[in-house]
Amino acid sequence: MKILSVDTKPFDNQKPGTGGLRKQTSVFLAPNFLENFIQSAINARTADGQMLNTWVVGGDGRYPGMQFLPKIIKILVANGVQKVLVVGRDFVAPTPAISHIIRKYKADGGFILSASHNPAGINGDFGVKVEMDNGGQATESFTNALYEQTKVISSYKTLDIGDVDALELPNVEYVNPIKDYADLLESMFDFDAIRKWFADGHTFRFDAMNASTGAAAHEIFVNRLGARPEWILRAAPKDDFGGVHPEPNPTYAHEIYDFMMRGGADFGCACDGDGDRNMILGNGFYVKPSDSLAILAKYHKLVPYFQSGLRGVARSAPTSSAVDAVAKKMGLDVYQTPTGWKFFASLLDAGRINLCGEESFGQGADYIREKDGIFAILFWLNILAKTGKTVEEIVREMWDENGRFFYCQYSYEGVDKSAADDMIRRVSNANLDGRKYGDVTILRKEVFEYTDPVTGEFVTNQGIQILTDNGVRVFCRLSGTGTVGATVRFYVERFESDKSKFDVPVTEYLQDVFQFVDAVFEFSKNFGDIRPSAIN
Ligand code: VG1
Ligand code: CO
Repeated sequence: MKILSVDTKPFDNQKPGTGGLRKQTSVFLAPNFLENFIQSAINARTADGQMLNTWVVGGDGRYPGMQFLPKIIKILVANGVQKVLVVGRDFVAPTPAISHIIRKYKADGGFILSASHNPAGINGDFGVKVEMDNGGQATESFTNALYEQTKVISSYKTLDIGDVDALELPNVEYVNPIKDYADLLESMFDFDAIRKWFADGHTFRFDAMNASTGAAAHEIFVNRLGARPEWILRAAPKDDFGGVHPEPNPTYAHEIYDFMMRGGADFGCACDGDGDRNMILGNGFYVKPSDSLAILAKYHKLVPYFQSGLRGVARSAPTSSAVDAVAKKMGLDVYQTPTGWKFFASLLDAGRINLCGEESFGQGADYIREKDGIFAILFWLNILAKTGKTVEEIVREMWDENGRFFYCQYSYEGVDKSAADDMIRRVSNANLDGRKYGDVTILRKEVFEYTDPVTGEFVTNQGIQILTDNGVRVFCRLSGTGTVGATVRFYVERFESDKSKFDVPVTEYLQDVFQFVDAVFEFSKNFGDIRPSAIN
């Protein structure tokens, strides 16, 4: 087999964001765009002379992943990779299952072809998550090294064989991710108890949103736990997700949300495009992801995998403090990291934490290095089965014991980028401590920065945090996963101990906080009176 060296020129827009490199599909289809990025990742990975033996390639099934697969195989083999493990013949798998394959087969790393919760198809987005040998996303320092490579790349290696032949190379092995993944999760949770919960007549719905989780959900919930097949909705994967925006929140997964709010089943849930996020719904009841994390921590003892206890927990800084209250009672350390799962990996590797989560509908633990939607759903089913309580009872008890952290995340997607950058810069640099807005005084405003307690890696500009004298915490940052313009995210929380107020609707309860945020950030002054595109 002849190895070819193909000349290329750098692209100036290949810096990975919060979760890998994410672009409009049309951008990825430009000649050499994919090839440059893949070769740059290999260059960064082998810069110290280390050879790559085994490499995993998987994806959430979106277009044009299948077309890209042979091109990636050829580049990997031309660069000396001995074995390419392709996850599934049909090449559709949830991100957590792929993370598990990397770990199980002791691979040197992997590529996950996914833009996660972003819409797919020719008019949607595509992405590549670069995974390390721990099955977790590229660290901040590796990401920077990769980016440097993309700026100077002048050629990439490939093989002079056709795409069809590449798929049949002797170096290529196909692994079935569903069985491995289902076995792993079955070993962690009390499947007997959950089977009984289903057998007792409880009803369930899972929305796979035409994306990557349908097959795994069918294997786990139907085959192994006894749920009815028709309870798995939109299970067949489509390469454009059928036009669905596969983000499991009340805005984009409104079908199952509305169904559950009408009291459609005892338990409802959904995953995002690549299966690492989840939404939890009870009968007529929506669970905020931050509360969900706190509840998993509270009930961890009911789960066989956590029998020996939690060592510590972590949440991203914009996530609500509900988990802190629960963890404090258990005497556990709580780490606050920047947004993005990559910041949890070192804490998980070092054994400082074994449970973590983000407000953006993601929780996970130390058995892999990605968040995992079906993990969180099984955790909830395990809790319901062992306690005999409803979702709503579980959440209300947590509020009664710890108080309620009223919390809201709202995003403005696709706004003008330079105006958004200006806003962040202005508020970052402004001296706001002690400043009054109506009756509210800002106690402290800080630009969130983080030193990884394990690796010593330092990052700054991870968002703006504001604390006020009336117990409000505001966080603001720009998304690192959007592909058009900028996405501004605001996160607000306020603690309430008065039980009589627990039923006030969140947006009503936080109304004056939204006004305060607008005054500080001068949002409507600069962007006009626009509505947030998602409120969670
Ligand atoms: C968003 C979320 C973040 C999450 C990231 C990747 O990032 O806020 O919590 O880790 O998506 O999730 P951003 O930069 O857009 O706020 V996934 O499911 O897209 O891999
Ligand atoms: Co995702």
